[in-house]
Amino acid sequence: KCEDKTITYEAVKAIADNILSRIKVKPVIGIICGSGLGSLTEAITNAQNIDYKDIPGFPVSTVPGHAGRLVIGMLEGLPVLAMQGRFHYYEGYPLVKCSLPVRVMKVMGIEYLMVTNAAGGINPTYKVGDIMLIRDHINFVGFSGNSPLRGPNDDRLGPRFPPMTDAYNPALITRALSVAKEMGIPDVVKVGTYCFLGGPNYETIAECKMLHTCGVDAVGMSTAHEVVVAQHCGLKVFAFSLITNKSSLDYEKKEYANHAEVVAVGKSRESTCRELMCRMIKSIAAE
Ligand code: R1P
Ligand code: CYT
Repeated sequence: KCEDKTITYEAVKAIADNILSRIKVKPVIGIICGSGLGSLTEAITNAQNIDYKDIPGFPVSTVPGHAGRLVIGMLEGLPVLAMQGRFHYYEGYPLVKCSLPVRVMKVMGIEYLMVTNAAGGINPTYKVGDIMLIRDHINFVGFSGNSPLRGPNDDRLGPRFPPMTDAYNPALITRALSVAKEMGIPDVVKVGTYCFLGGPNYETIAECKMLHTCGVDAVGMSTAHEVVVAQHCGLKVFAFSLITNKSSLDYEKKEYANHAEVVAVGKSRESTCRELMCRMIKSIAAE
């Protein structure tokens, strides 16, 4: 069964070498663009694009709002590799394949991973368009033992039992809060807990009520498996969710989430998200 198949270090390295042989810079920052947030890459200069379908062994994107290509170039003085399109479990890929690009980034020599996503706001104080810096996650899909780390461990990629404490780099969160002040948007930027559900159906009202009780602030169908792999292989992670709708906690106030709206909110907030990302990269460049 494909779920149980391990992706070997050699396979990861072959993909990393293939990409490196085709690009002019050696990226130090990896970026994963969430639904509707593909235009985060527009600030990248001297950009080279590589379609996922042209990378042997790479999965391909199947979700609208995820273009399915790498954009490699310079951002705020640093070489970056951005994924316009990520892989979700509901697309049919096993988690190890969904998060394969993160391992490829590591083997390419990347040190930082910047992750974005579109998410439903569970925290009742959140508004559509808010940006939640992710401090921690609840990996609901992982509760059943479904992990991208399942199977034999290759120590070249990371330890068998990685801790998840500080998987979301606390110093980068602190810095992002300063950046939000500089940008004049401290009220828009929150800090919270993201919950990964398998999807592709949106969360039910009862699920939202439960997640709220469990301390979840935003809910989506991605990110946690990528961050588990990033922490396993030692990448420094900064992640944020764009709140694209308010998840209903009340049968009297029903909400009907839909992907067109998710992508539209992403589009309407693209310049703010891009500026936050650019300023974070600038601060890393200044380190
Ligand atoms: C649902 O509208 C889609 O938006 C989010 C959910 O995970 C789901 O894929 O996308 P990203 O997490 O990729 O931003
Ligand atoms: N859920 C949601 N993604 C989700 O999974 N409400 C918005 C975006």
